[in-house]
Amino acid sequence: MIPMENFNDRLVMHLDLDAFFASVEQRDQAEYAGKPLVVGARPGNRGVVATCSYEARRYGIRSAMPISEAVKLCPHAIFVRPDMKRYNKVSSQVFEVLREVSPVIEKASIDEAYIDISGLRRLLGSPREIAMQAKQRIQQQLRLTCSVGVGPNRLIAKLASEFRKPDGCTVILPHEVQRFLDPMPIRNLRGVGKQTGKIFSKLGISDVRTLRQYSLESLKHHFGTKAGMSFYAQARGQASAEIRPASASKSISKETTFAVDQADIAVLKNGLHTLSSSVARSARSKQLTATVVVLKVRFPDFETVTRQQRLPLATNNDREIFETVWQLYRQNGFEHKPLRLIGVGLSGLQSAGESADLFVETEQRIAQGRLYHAMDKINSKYGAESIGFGSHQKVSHDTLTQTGRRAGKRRDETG
Ligand code: TTP
Ligand code: MG
Repeated sequence: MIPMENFNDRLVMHLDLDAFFASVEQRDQAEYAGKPLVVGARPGNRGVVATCSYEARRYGIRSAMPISEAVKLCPHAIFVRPDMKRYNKVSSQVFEVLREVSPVIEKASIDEAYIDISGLRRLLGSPREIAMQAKQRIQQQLRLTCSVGVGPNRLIAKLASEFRKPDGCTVILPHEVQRFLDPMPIRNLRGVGKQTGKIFSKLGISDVRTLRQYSLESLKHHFGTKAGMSFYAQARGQASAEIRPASASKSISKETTFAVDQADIAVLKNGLHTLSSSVARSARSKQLTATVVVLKVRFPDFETVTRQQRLPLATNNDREIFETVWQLYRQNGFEHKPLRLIGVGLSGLQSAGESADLFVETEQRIAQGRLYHAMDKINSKYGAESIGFGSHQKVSHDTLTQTGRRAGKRRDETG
């Protein structure tokens, strides 16, 4: 009998967007859709391909290839320069969507995440259903495809997501690991570079099945202790299943650009209040607290300055953040100066549950924390800013130019 999946198994999901930069370009420029598209250096210049659409990959174009070679392979491809600002923004949106699936997310790169799904099965269904949900959410909310892999650890999850691309979904349960790995080419393993690749071919090892016939001692002998141990473990599908969510975000920030430069202190105060609530809510949704609050302002001549304040206690509390930002605004002589943009940021982030500050938390802070939790629940159900604290009026929308849209809602954000 085939062993069935066990609810107590540790399961990791790895998700990677397909042809990320190129897909964003194809999504946003209708005329690029379905065509070979290369994002990277300008043809005729030195420099390389950052990535290319799957249509361009059919011609043999690949990331890191000199752009001149890409032109030779497919002269009629569309060549565009990267727009990192836009890709970073889409990347944050992807991670926001993924947080709807699980709070335990590790950002591995701009388009890649590890997610612990062990605890989600009773709630969301089988590993395949969870993986499909993540894919569907990204497809529906952001119109992008990704490939997802699920496995008992990081290595298997990553190999599984690479297994079928684009738009793939591969689930490898613990009893399937060896069967999945054995036929795999050695080059798919982590840490196989030019040098190690040469040793593998000299030894006649081209797949994992063959690698598995070598003892630990002999692998250490050929590759050195560290690499030898790593290849020995990888051949058996042994790897860490630990997800490190703290690295998911190093900072959180939101900003607002005004349609006309603003010097009105009431408008600026309300704007900073709204932005403070917004970053606070974002930190709470990621179960993070911050030890540093940042105020950013841009003057009409585009000069941009930031001022920051370290806090005695980590917080994700609207009022504490706003009070710090307001103090920074006043202390730094920004009052009465016309501003083009204001922003509020949080850094020095730490996991809310692990905060050492819990030991010095006062009754009042704990009560406030509960109140915010309740408010966030209402706001997430009925729309952001359904309720908040009474002291701030909402900034009238016609004074703001807002960037970023999701689910038909307008929102300010850069973070
Ligand atoms: P990848 O996930 O490696 O590549 P990809 O998303 O373009 O394609 P796929 O995952 O479907 O194979 O990298 C993510 C982005 O990082 C990619 O869109 C562009 C950028 N990148 C570079 O700029 N240079 C590189 O050499 C690589 C590999 C990626
Ligand atoms: Mg990718």
